[in-house]
Amino acid sequence: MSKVLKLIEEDITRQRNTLVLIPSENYVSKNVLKALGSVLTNKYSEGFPGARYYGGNEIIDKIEIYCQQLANKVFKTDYAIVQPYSGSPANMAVLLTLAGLGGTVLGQSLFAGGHLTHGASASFTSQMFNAVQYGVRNDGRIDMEQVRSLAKIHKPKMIWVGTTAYPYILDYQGFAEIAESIDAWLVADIAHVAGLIAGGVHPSPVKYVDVITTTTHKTLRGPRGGMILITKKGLKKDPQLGKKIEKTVMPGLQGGPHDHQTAAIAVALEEILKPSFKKYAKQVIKNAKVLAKELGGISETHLVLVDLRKYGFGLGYQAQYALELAGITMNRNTVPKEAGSAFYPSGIRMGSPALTSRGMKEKDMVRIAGWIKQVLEEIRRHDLPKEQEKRKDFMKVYKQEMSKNKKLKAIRREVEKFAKKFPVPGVDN
Ligand code: DSN
Repeated sequence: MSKVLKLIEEDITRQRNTLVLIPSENYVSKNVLKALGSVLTNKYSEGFPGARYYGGNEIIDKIEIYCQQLANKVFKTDYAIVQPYSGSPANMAVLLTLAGLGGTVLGQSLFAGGHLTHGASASFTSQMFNAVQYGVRNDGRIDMEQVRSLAKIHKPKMIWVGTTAYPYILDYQGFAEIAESIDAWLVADIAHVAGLIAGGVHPSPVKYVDVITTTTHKTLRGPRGGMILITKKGLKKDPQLGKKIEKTVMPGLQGGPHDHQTAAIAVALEEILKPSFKKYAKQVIKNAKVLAKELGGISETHLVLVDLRKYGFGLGYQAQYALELAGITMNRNTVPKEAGSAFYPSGIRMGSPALTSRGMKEKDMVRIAGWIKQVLEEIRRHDLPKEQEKRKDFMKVYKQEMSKNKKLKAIRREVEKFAKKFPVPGVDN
């Protein structure tokens, strides 16, 4: 047997025995896996349906057109581009088309819950564009007054509205008023909440924005991939907008589309149109609310951000590590107005989409939050050294110490016993 196939088996066991609280992860169905692992990966299809640079695309055209139709049906948009390899390339195509190289773009800071591609200093989007960043107020919500004033001063060509670590509903209408007042394009990056919008449990930006970008593998429960959707509003402003962005995707940024990925996105979109998906989306919200309540946070979406400053200084990394030892995966994250860095932040980010896909309900969230609280007690007093040069050695010693922690081992046994009771979609059902 191939070494890789054996390692995949090992990861199936890991997925079965652990609890995934990473809010951007999920489980796909057997049919999504089937399409993703299909012979469509053998094909080259540079171009778009009806205008390919290679022969043999008769069936691929049907699949891509079907995928576009499904995307427009699910999100009530008017033009769909389903070829971007993932979210970051989708965002790059939109930036290059709407702002142009060097153009000014206003986006939410990574430290305030925005995305890397919305202009973070470590991202190409701050090197290739003039990135201006807005943040959040002390209460953690977006500072709309700051957005308004930055828009007025810098006159961006494009404004991002969309987040990766933000537990609140966004004021799409407020953003639209600001964008309209300076004649800027407004783009919603709905990667995190796309499934909630599709399931009708979260407001849709479609009326307010010109363009929507999304990944397809988070709450949408599809394969890894990206989509760009153009709204009526966007097409009214420029009837050629879809064609222009399409051209930036291919040949501008990409070569041949991943046809197996397109097919798997179409399968996921078919599943989203079934009534069972609405039920799923509702349960995601209910579960996140329980997690937030139990852990002292707030959630209006699928996501909960927990500020660990009440347990000590710079505990995000330590918490992520200890939780992983206990069989609970989530990721460390900065929290608004904190002094730490993205590598050594003060918070953890979690969410309910993956657990909900395994069939867990509110009472299960209470139990899981109980384990999380016990783990967090174990990391109290393991504050990060204030001196940067001491941090690496500190983490080395911390990891050795934690790997021997009996309490974490005991929780892991309970977690495994519990997790195994819930089937892993795509594998067990
Ligand atoms: N990495 C994704 C997330 O976890 O939110 C965003 O791209």
